[in-house]
Amino acid sequence: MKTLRMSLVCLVLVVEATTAWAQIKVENAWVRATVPKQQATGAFMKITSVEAVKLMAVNTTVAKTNEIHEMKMEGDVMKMRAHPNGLDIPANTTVELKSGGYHLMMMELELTIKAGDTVTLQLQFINAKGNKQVVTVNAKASFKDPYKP
Ligand SMILES: [Cu+2]
Repeated sequence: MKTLRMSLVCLVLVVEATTAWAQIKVENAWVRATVPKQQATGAFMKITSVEAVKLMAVNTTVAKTNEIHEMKMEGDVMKMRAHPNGLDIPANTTVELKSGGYHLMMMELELTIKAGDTVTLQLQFINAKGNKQVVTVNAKASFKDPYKP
């Protein structure tokens, strides 16, 4: 009986260790495919979290520099700039990263991203308590949004 109780305790610990603190869902992730010598491209997706979190950073194996960007009209000029303080994902609200708005910018590309390739993105989130979580996303490479009919 004692052995059984011990193994139950172990099971609970294992489950806790592998369960992330926030349920973060990333859908419709895609990366704009590139032509040879192109230096930069963007990644787009929909992010939903049960708990309010911030997207702090992104890492990829295809680019040396990866940033969270924001596109905004300034006067009548569309400008793009880094958003270094993180992107707020409010609880249970889907935030869409799309062209013309927020996006992940991959710069200093190490290779050509061909349509049909899969690009792995590691998204780093943080919650209000300072807990960090990395979500790995496999994004489809395409010249246009593959989720739009
Ligand atoms: Cu950008």
